[in-house]
Amino acid sequence: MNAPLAADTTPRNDWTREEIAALFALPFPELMFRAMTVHRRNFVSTEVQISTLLSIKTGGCPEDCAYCPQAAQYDTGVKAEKLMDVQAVLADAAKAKAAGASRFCMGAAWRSPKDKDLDAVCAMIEGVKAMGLESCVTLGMLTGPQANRLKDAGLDYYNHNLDTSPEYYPHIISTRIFTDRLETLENVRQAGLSVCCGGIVGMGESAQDRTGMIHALATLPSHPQSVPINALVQVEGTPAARATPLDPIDFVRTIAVARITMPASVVRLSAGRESMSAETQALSFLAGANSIFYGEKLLTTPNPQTDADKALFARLGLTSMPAKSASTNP
Ligand code: SAM
Ligand code: DTB
Ligand code: SF4
Repeated sequence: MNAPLAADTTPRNDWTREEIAALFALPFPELMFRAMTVHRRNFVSTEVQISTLLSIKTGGCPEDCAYCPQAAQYDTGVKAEKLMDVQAVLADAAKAKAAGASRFCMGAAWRSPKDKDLDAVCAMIEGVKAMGLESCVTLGMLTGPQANRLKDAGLDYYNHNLDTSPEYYPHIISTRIFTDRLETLENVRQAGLSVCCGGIVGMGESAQDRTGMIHALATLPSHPQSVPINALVQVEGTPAARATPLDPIDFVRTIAVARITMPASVVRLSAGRESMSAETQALSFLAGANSIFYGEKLLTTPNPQTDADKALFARLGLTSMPAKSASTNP
């Protein structure tokens, strides 16, 4: 495929699977050149948005996501805890800001939040915003009124991943269906929140499934403002941990195709960096990744040490993206 590059920067929602499969099949140098061109036309190519994650409600989740250490039914050593106290969350947010994060993301191991849980979550969002940080939460499935409540509390982003292709979804999760995810995303968009939505690779899915996942993301009614691409963190006790790890070049290809198909979105090199070489991460940044999770823990699993990330940024000449250009929130 050798279509002209000129059209590559205008966001399109009419990508076909064939077009996306053809991008994945490009010779690696050609794919990278296209991704780098699109990246430069939309962003400062050396700037990376920095988010820090905190698990505000850990473990004991009733869902059966095959990748997740927090699902109650897998024996992973993660202990179920109750929702954290608001002040403790805000103390962690202050530390994240001092360390250089521009966004604070709070995750809860819920299928969906109860209305009474949202009182505390709204207080957390208000506190995080008052510190001058962007806020993001991921709480599971949301109703329209719940999304509106979060918006009223000042929330910037809601994270809700499609995770994989519609076809592979039932092999990974049986306690909800793909269209449940689409419904929550619609509620989030209707509330005027920015959407953070991506997926996981390395779960034993096929190349066609990676095409299907990017296709599902790039043909949403509007592109998610933030697109996390997670490399599976293999956690013993979860069914997905038995999968053969993905070839790092195929991981980089997934980032590049996300960059080309969703040109104005911030693409996050998300979970999985702890077991990734500096070279794979560098290729991911070249392919157009321009966000990371920074801080020594993701939700329950390790992330690179902050000193190691500082050293990597210095080696690559990368700097952190100022909060304003990272946010497309109205
Ligand atoms: N319970 C909510 C939900 O599922 O939407 C929010 C929290 S859940 C842990 C957020 C996301 O973390 C999942 O959608 C999945 O993409 C990602 N995730 C969970 N376990 C992972 C793993 N082992 N490796 C990579 N990503 C993972
Ligand atoms: C996302 O796409 N990845 C993050 C965040 N959104 C919530 C979560 C990664 C979790 C990795 C496994 C863990 O630490 O429990
Ligand atoms: Fe629960 Fe979310 Fe983990 Fe699925 S990914 S088991 S919904 S915490």
